[in-house]
This record gives sequence, structure tokens and C-alpha cells, in this order.
Amino acid sequence: MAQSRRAYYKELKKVIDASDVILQVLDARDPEGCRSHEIELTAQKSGKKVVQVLNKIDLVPPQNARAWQRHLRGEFPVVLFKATQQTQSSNLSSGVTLHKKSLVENAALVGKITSLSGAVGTENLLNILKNYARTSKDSKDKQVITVGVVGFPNVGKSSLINSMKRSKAAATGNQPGVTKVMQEIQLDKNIVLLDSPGVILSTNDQTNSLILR
Ligand SMILES: Nc1nc2c(ncn2[C@@H]2O[C@H](COP(=O)(O)OP(=O)(O)OP(=O)(O)O)[C@@H](O)[C@H]2O)c(=O)[nH]1
Ligand SMILES: [Mg+2]
Repeated sequence: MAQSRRAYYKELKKVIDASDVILQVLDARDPEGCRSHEIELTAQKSGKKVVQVLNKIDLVPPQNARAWQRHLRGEFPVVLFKATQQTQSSNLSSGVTLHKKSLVENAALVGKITSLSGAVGTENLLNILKNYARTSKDSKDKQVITVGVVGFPNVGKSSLINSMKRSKAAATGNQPGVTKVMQEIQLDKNIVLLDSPGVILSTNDQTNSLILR
């Protein structure tokens, strides 16, 4: 376990180093608890932009999500997000024509299925990234930016990437540790997303130095 932990740190460091923009994915149920101030500071110190994404907003009351958004907005752009989940439900909603009677009788279930399909926040996020791509200084005429997607295990980094890409480009799962190595996904001609393994950074963790220095 310690071995894989170390390997995950190395992959995370690779992602941070290679990125112009860091997307920190936070679980809307406990955004402060899964925030890494170290990553934010390191990124900002080296001139990288940081964007906070409050993911899984379908699991909290809307007013909570908005309160967290207001709290973080003083420092960072914040996007409220719900990723598409690659379960049978999303297949169902795309592939099955439901009988009118069953729609009425199973209203709750149908509601659940339709709420599972379709992501929320992709447009917003894309606009922010496109804006950075347009104004990026390093890449002059090419205006290509690399966006590192980082965050605690299981917060939905890979699901977010798939929702942005509108396909299953990155493996996801309901267990932490699904993503093990850095993965590059071309979103469009200007934006490259980097998926990273989830790593929990605590302030008194010695291994932090691996990432930050
Ligand atoms: N309800 C809900 N579930 C989500 C959302 N986004 C992701 N999930 C679920 O959360 C779990 C983890 O998603 P992943 O995308 O694999 O998370 P990850 O951050 O890439 O995880 P690691 O690669 O293991 O660090 C999966 O079961 C997803 O279906 C969301 O917006 N809402
Ligand atoms: Mg992942």
C-alpha cells in the first residue's frame, strides 16, 4: 500500500508540473475536508491558475452548494458540477423507451434515472477553460492549455473528465484508487485534460515533500 501511495504521489506531481491550470475536484458534501491548500499554494506560486469544482452537487441541498460556492469564490473561480455516472442507469435512459403507464407508476424511479443522466456544469467549466486558453501567454499562437484534474480519491475526477468529453475516456469506479497513473485526454484542439490518481494530502504527511519540492 505504501508503495502504491508513493507511486500515486509521483503521478500527481507529474500532473501538477505539466499543467497550466489545476482543477481541484471537491466533493460537495465536504468541500473543505477534501481541499488541499498545499496544492493550491504550490500551483499559484508557480503561476498556475486554480479552479475549484464542487462535484456531486446532486447529493447536497442546492443552497448548501451555493453557500460553498460563495465561500470559495473570493479566492478562486468555482464551478458547481454533477458528473454523468456510467452506471446501467445512464444506459437505460438513453436506450429504453418507457411505456407511458410505467412512467406514471414509476415516477420516482424515472426521476432518478433522468437525474443520473446528463451532467451539470460542463458549459460553465468549458467557458472558464477556453478563456484561459485564449489568454495563455506561454503558448502564443497555439493557445493550447494543459489542465490537471486533481483531488482526493473517489471525488469524481475521472467522471468529470468523461462528462466534459461526453464519452468514457477515463476509467471510473465506486472504489478509491481506480486511476493509478496520469492519463492525457484531448478535450478539443486547445485543451488537454490530465487525469490523476486521488491522493490524500495531510499537512503533517512527510510524503508531501515529494510533491511540493
Ligand atoms: N452522485 C454522484 N456520483 C458521482 C458524481 N461524480 C462521480 N460520482 C461517482 O463517484 C465514484 C467515483 O468516481 P470516479 O470518477 O472514479 O472518481 P475519481 O476521483 O476519478 O477516483 P480515483 O481515480 O479512484 O481517485 C463513482 O462511483 C462515480 O459514479 C456526481 O456528480 N454525483
Ligand atoms: Mg479516477
